[in-house]
Amino acid sequence: AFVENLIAHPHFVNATYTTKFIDDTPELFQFRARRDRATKILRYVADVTVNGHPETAGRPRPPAHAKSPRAPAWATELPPPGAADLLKAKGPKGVADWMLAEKRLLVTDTTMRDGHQSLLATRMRSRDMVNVADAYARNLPGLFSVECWGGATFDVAYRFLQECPWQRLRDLRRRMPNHLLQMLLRSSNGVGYTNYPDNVVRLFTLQAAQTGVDVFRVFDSLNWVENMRVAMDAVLESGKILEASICYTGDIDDPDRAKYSLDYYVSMAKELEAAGAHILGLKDMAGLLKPAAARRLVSALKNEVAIPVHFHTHDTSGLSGASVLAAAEAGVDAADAAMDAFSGMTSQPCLGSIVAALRGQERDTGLDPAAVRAISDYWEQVRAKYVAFETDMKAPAAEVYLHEMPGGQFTNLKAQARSVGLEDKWPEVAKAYAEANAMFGDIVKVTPSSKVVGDMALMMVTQGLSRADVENPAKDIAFPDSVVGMMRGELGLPPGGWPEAIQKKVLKGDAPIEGRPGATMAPVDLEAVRAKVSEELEGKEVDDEDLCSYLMYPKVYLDYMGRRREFGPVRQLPTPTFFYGMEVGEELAIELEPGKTLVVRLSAIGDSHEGEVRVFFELNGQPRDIRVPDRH
Ligand code: BTN
Ligand code: 3PY
Ligand code: ZN
Repeated sequence: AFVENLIAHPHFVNATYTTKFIDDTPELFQFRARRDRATKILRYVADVTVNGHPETAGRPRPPAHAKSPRAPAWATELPPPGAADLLKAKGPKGVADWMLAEKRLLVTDTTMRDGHQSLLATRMRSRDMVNVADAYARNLPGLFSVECWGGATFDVAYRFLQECPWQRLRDLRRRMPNHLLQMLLRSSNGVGYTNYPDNVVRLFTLQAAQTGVDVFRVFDSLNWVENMRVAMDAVLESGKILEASICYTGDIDDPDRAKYSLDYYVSMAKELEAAGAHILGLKDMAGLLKPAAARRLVSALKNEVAIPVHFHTHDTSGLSGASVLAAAEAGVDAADAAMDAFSGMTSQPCLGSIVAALRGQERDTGLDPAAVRAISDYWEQVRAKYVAFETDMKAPAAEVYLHEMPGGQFTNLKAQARSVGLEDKWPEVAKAYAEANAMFGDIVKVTPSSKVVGDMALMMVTQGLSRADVENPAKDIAFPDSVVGMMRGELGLPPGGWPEAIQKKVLKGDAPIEGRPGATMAPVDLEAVRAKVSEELEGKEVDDEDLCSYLMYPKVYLDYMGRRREFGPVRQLPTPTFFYGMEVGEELAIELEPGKTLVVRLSAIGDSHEGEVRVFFELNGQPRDIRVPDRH
């Protein structure tokens, strides 16, 4: 085993070792690592087989006959050149110039980020993405970008999928070298729900660029450009593409919503352009931009700014395809869509249909409909494995124009309402959400501000409070913590500031913070935190990826690392095994890493004895049994 370790060690392979190599390289003596990893992953499989997975308990199950998703055959041996090659050759400005010169409507595929975030509560596992990534690189080289990182995917990966989001990015990067990989970055909120110190935001952004993100869609949850600068400057520093985004709310064609007028958006667009954006993002997170308004807004933006415009919307209303086509006619440079099987409802408009509608027209996307179909067929098979996370939305709804909930929040809030017993009161929740928004002065609602409005709405319905009750100075109200934080200015400032009366009532005499939260937060002592995390993890080397994760989600990250020690690299398990375990008699190949495959057979499950169950496996032909706690 020592010789095996030695000849595989990079310093030995590359002849970069010195005379102290053996003394300084304790891992050469870790002989049992591989066996331990197998034991850990078997422990996980045994546990889920016996006890079920907490995330799928009581939810619908995939049909037993559902086949394993098979990625489409490759159209070429090597990935043809794509937009990422252009970024390497010409830099971000070169990409922007190319976008402006293109006649095609450029298309971003959102399936691997917003698609499953909006339809399956962000629960898609890396493996299901990585398995189709080679086909994306070869069969659809003409995509503008692949949105596959950021937003809610970061913490959900750790929290619920027991996998590392950085590893996901690295794996996708390697397999899609020709595609621009795109992420959603919440400016000073990073990929979290609250403002972080400036040096944390900068470190995170630079690390994301380093690990593989090419296009950063940067937004602020209150459309406050001041609060976007740290993240924007970090993207510019990294040499990657800055897509600075307007969040669209209200209705530019409704005179009663004058706060969010055409002029408001144009002036914000100019600020973002002046801040150095390569692309202007038009982020319609709730799907409120109606077709005629899309035509008018995009025309105005194209007239008033010189950078390309990239449109993102959601199909909650059922009209998003029409809005994309209207935006395309008005000259929008790029638009987001999700692969057919992950499109519609609270997700993006249907990619295959947009390709079909524009085919042979002036804005033909140039994408191959057959390639899109084949990849969507793969996604359809993947989606079937996640029925436990499907929501009950069955039809589009114009109700979205009333509550203005973002696509990603809609189904989540519905589930949250159900969990607190408000199942039948959804129309009241939707109405309270609109009232809470009005009470806060009519704000942009997108993570994290949308979460605050949602918390307020649930509280109003649970306690039977009307807007008038909440605003009544004589009535004592215990506001949710998130509302107090927002009124204190912890997420920044909305256009025109917070309405004074409600702010005063919420803060109960405390003063709000002055200016941008990041301006008054002390920088984190990164090396001190690194040392502390390393100590918590028994001396593990903590790199900048680990450090960023800890800084944004200390508990979530440490819990993940704890489970990782117990269960090993469970991201390598097939999705049905991860969520449901194995059937007796089933055999499975688990590739721990390239070239190291475990062949596992579940032979039998013993009876429960003193709170434990013995599970009998064959591991590479050898009997192995594992004891797991009986949690029934
Ligand atoms: C979580 O929901 O805490 C993260 C997923 C890992 C949970 C695993 S599933 C097998 C074992 N049994 C449990 O109840 N928890 C762990
Ligand atoms: C997120 O921040 O996760 C979003 O998708 C906002 O639209
Ligand atoms: Zn979105």
